[in-house]
Amino acid sequence: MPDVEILMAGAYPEWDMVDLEATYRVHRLWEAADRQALISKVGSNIRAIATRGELGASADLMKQLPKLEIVSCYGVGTDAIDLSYARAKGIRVTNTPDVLTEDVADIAIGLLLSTARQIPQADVFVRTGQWGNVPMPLVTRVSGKKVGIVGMGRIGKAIAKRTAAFGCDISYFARNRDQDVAYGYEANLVALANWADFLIVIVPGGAATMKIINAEVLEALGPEGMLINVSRGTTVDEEALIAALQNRTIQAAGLDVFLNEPKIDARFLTLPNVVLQPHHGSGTIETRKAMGKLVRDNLAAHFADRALPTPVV
Ligand code: 8YV
Repeated sequence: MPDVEILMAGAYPEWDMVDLEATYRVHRLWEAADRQALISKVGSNIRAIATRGELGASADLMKQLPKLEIVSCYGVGTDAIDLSYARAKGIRVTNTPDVLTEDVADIAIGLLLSTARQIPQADVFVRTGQWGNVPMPLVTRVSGKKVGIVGMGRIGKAIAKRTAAFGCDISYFARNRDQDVAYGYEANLVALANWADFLIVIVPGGAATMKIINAEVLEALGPEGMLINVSRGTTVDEEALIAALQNRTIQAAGLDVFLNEPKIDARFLTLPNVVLQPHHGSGTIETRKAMGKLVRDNLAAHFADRALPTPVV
């Protein structure tokens, strides 16, 4: 169907680009010197947007595409897509759940171990010849500690399973208790932070979770506590987090997500007690291949009038 025109909000790996460009007439928004000029030129022909979790699709963009039928998102989080606009206009929206669950849970554990055991700092310690000259500072144990999980969806459950294997005591915060899990439920986020040694955030982004990790939660987590965020930058009050890290009112943080990615707040780069990741929770070859396939399968199903494999709207 090379006559079907689609707008891509950002790049996908080469293997997806090759396939998409063989199937559709692809317009690369991220490469346009003047994005608005490209939208004005081709907007009236666009029937699908292929986007990524962090790029989404705003109502402002969708309004300029009168023939838009579907937004297919490479990512599980659809918080950057204006779902109410899509719903109101009958525009379908799909995402890539399940295929990335295990990898995002893995990176949460990687960040937890890296932050508590100071693995990146220890690597620098060896590389810079400090080993043997000064003692490596002692670090914090992970096994057997109290882990508070903020969000008990698919990825939250996968994180819980992993921390259970470390002999950790697990409790979670969510809007409602999940009858399928036996972990402790805490309806008060400040109380969970107060109890936990480590707080791991994996709630969806969006208005409902905006800055739920605020100064009060961080204060409750306390000077020995550590924060791990693999959700969205929006869930954390970054001013409060940077102040807490600078003043050591929490001990450390491990972060995969930020506000204004990739131009994150420069103060993070100067803090010794934070481990940084470039929003790479789903960034394995295996998962990215599965995500790309799911985006393409959703588009193909839509244009063949078949049921969408993973619909959101
Ligand atoms: C990104 C994500 O979409 O699944 C999500 O919600 O945030 C990620 O998987 C990924 O970085 C692709 O851009």
